[in-house]
Amino acid sequence: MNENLYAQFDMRFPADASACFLSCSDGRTLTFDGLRARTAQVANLLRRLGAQPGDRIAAQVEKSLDAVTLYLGCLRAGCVFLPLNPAYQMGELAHLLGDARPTVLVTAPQRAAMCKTLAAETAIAQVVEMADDGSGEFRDRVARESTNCLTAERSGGDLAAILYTSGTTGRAKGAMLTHRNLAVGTRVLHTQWGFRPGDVLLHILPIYHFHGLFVALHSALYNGNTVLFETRFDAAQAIGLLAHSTVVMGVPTHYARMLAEPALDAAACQGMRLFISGSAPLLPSVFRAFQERTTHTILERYGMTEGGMFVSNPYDGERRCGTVGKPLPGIALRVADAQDRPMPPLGIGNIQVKGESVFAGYWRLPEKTAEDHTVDGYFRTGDLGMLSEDGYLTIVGRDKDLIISGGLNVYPKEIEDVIDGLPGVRESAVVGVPHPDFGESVTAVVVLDHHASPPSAEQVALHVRNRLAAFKVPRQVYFAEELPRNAMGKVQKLALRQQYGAAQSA
Ligand code: MCA
Ligand code: AMP
Repeated sequence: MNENLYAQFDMRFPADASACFLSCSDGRTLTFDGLRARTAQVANLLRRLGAQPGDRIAAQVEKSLDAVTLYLGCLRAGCVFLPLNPAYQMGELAHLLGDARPTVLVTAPQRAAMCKTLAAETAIAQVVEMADDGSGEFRDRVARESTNCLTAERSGGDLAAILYTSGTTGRAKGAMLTHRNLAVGTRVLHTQWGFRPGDVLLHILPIYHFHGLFVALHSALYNGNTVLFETRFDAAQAIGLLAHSTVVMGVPTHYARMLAEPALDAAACQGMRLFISGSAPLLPSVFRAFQERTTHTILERYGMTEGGMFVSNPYDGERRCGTVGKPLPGIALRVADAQDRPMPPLGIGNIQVKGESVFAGYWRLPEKTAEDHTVDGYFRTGDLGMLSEDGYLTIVGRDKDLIISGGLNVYPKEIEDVIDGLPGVRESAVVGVPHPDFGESVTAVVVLDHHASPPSAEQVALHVRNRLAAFKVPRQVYFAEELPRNAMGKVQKLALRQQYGAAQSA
């Protein structure tokens, strides 16, 4: 059997393939028949561009119907999809492209010149342009290809995608995901979250991350249902679409923003059967307010780019506030001590997971892969958790220096390295402090040296903005005489979070 993930979806498309698959907020639609034809054309184009099975196809494109067909066409060609956040700047891209060495890079016209320079430096053979609405060179070239193609034979262990995820060292690393990893994860969620005929998924997430690209889209593809595809998130617009939807997946910021709209009430959610939240902690206040306003109980789940969903509150059964539920079928999970020994219930330790959906390791980083796995094969998530007596997991913190802002991960080291490169800066520390909209917001504490013209807070922020994606730019910059350090000389980030979190809420 062909274990190509696309082939597994295709088998499950509705018998009447003239049914709508994507209904995009820009007015365009795509049936399942159309999806088959378009993804064949994309696969044929990729082959024409020289891509062989196993080659990487990088895409730094906006959310659009064409971007979805690019992903699925890439699978059909047997290639490995490499989605990139459109907010990434040249320095960030240079590292990712240099590491992944894709054969084809699909990018927006406004970034084409920069990408062609990078392509020349990193030996990328082909750069193709796709405009923000999906139009332009890519669509034109795809249209000239045949609508028939054979989906490439893949085994379960072959790579389907590489998703880059930043790290505590400040350098992003590529999580390798196989066709089997993604298929297993999809099947489990299909059953656990009760997908059924007639479901309509309201899709409000970006599609360069696991959450929007895989958890959300795969659920719909495997279930053969319609997706209402919002290219940008607008809370009022999303609430209007709930009447035509049955399932929504979002990050806590989506729920907080919907709650800020008076139109959100039980009547607006009448046809809905499931609201799912993840990627960042859902505040109990948001969980409860949503329940009161809509009568719906948000289902919170927990996962990571390195394998998708590990733990979920139940579809039938108690969705316990402040917890992420129980390990999903097929996931062995333990809360472990420093020696990787399982701890008894209520003990706080590192969350470790093992299972067929858990990733195949970091691209070209065997040592890092080994370091992040225990001798008995568990992956160390870097999250701290506690299991209740009856098996519900609470995420109590992180053992990694990570900020999650609006569901997007920001690694302080990457920003500190950039700030420290600014003349007049002796050192800096970046922390996340509580934020009503984004959950946490990026805050920099800067120590100046005795430079003749020290930078202002605005100059520090601008320096970062010119080099890194906008969501990584510190929203607040404070100056300090020195950074608090422990006896080992390590910066005490907790003290900074407390001090500057209090300063902002004052
Ligand atoms: C946008 N901005 C942000 C963020 N998003 N700043 C900080 N944190 C953010 N998350 C900035 C932009 O750079 C811009 O700044 C300004 O806000 C407005 O940009 P806009 O695009 O209009 O933002 P938005 O539409 O309001 O976006 C907020 C958002 C978005 C909808 C919450 O961030 C989002 O879609 N987050 C979800 C991310 C996600 O899918 N995470 C899953 C990864 P300026 O004006 O200064 O230029 S985790 C995962 O995949 C695992 C498996 C899991 O568990 O799910
Ligand atoms: P990423 O590396 O972008 O996939 O983000 C994964 C990280 O998001 C996890 O390691 C957790 O720290 C965090 N995360 C995901 N879901 C939740 C959740 N429901 N509650 C708290 N943190 C979460």
